[in-house]
Amino acid sequence: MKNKHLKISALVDEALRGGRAVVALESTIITHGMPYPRNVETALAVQAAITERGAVPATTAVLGGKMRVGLSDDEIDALGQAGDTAVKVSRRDLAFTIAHGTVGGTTVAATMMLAAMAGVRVFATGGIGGVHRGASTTFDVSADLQELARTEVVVVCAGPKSILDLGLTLEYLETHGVPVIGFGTDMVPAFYSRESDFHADYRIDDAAGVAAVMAVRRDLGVGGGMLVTNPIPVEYGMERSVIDAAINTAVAEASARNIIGKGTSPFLLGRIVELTGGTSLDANIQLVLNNARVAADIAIADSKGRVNPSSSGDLA
Ligand code: PSU
Ligand code: MN
Repeated sequence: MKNKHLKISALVDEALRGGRAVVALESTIITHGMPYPRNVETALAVQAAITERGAVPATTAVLGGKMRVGLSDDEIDALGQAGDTAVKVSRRDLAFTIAHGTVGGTTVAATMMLAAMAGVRVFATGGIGGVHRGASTTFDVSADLQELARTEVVVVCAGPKSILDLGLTLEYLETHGVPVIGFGTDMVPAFYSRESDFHADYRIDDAAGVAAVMAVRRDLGVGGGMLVTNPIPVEYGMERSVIDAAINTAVAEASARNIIGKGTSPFLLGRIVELTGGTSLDANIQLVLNNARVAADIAIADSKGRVNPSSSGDLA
């Protein structure tokens, strides 16, 4: 059924019709995650990295009363300039931004929704939202986690950022049946650093391995998404003590200033960049590029697998 609220770019539409690899990209990272103009430069570089790898990038947003999958460079620039005057759109906000015609940057949750509606199966980002530290009293659990539980899209990230409670985030994902894959690693990476104290559920070393599991999950009708955690490249990884000190300061400030709800993640991300003198922003950009390349490889492997005819099962 045609979705009148969804507009897919000609390039992305053509790729989807041809069964070619497409990678979805979010836009809250553009509007609320990075300062202008680095946000726009990064978004364009991420798209280029996907194209170079042989897949088609599909950046998502809400613009002009439509959910958009695939944006022009000018539209990405406009989102970057809008910054936090744009609405940060999660599942809750989607219908309102469409109905009101407001500009919206899509979070991981909303991007998964748009990707699934368009038929895009793989999505690259930097960090997902999760269970925030102190969630036992604040109840601050990102809608991204619930979306991973219900929407069938593979999300490639660099692991939950340690502004979150990594242990509780992993428990939540386990409860909701979302597998956490370590891509070439046994441990779940923690965004700025390659390692954490937590084991991934499964280690997979190449894109074909991820695509193979995607195919079986489809056959079984398991539903829901998977989280592929891809460590930051060695040369850009940050010392855990350095980044943790900045994060602890930012979390304490957010609490003292009573910052709550959807403002929490943007506040923490901005303060961490300031407190690390921009080093964390450089690291952030590099890990997103790295995730885009891995997502492209997974989407390509998945598109190759799609020629397999499906039947009702093997004879015993
Ligand atoms: N974490 C990051 N960078 C980001 C975000 C999270 O390291 O840009 C953004 C993503 O768009 C994510 C959203 O989906 O923040 C989560 O926000 P919340 O915790 O309010 O659900
Ligand atoms: Mn939240």
